[in-house]
Amino acid sequence: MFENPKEKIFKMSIKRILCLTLCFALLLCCSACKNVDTFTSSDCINTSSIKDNTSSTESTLTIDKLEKEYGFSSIKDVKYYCVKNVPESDAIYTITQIINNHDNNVCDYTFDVLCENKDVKIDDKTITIPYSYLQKNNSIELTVIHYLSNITYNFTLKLENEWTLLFEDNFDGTELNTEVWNVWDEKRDWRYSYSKDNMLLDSQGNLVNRMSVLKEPVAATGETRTTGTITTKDKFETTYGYFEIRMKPHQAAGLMGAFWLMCGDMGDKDAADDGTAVNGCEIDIVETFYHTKNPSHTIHWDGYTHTKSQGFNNQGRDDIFDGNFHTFAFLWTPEEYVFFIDNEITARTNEIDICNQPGYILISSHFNSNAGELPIGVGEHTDMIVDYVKVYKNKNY
Ligand SMILES: [Ca+2]
Ligand SMILES: [Ca+2]
Repeated sequence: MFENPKEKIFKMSIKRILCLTLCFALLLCCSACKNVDTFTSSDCINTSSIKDNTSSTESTLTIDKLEKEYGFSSIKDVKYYCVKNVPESDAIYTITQIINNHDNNVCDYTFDVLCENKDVKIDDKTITIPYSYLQKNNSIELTVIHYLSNITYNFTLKLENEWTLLFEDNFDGTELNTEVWNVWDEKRDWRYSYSKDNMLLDSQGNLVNRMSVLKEPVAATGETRTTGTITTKDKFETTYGYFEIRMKPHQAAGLMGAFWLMCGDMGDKDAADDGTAVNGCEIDIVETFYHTKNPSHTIHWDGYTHTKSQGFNNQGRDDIFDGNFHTFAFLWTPEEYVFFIDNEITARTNEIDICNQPGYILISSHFNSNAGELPIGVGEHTDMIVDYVKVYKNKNY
């Protein structure tokens, strides 16, 4: 069929207009779609989900890598042990275990311990926290870092430093405070006797525990050798805590000076022979033997008929008998017994049952035939000089 050229041009024009319109509509449509897409992709949820997926992928790779190379990918817990945290002193803790995410104990030598507080000293896994910090804080923030993988873990170490001074005698004044001390007098022991005259205050802030060899025997006991003992029985008794004495020990053989506790049923005539110190014991915080230069620690239990004992000797401590003051202390917790000389740990044990009964304090000196030859002659004496006794209570026990 023949077409009129004008008609053909008209039809083409219509087609072009239709086509252009369609294209324009499509463009609008695309534009609209694009706008919708743009909105969707900028939506917070989608964006974050994309980021999450990305980081999760990276994290999975890292965990896989760490697991493969080191056998773990994170640290779950740090275990530590209180080596020493006693009143008015720096505290020492040590890291004992680092637990990874597989509950395995990680070899601790591959770790370093870090602390932001520059006053805190860290020597390998041992952490020394200054007393100035302990006075103001009950915990400290630390970090362990596995130095091969750089895995770190921040943790809070709880400080056991909540001490309260419970008992104190500085022996000031001229008279012994008999509101807290009982003084043994005219009391006989094995070939010697106790006299109140052998427990004196020197008016310079010290207690003098004198051992004497008299020219004439004491009328009441018939003994020429006298010594002194004071106790806080029925006046001050406590369970657990930190007990400290500062003193100059006797510098003479044939005798010993002592700072000790009598706890629970130990002193009873019918003390149970039950094989345990839980119900009572004698704790010799220190007994000073000059002839072996031994400031020893001993625990006795089950009364004095069936006594069981365990001692901790420190022979060769000439420094303790140098005529200067030294401190002797005992930490009694529900978990262990710890002995100190001059603020250093000299013995600790949890193998003896921990006594849970209150005890009272004794300060005394005793002639002892196993302690070497007594050097003091008739009319002579030897003194143990005590500066103070202090007892602290810990808030946690
Ligand atoms: Ca017992
Ligand atoms: Ca004093």
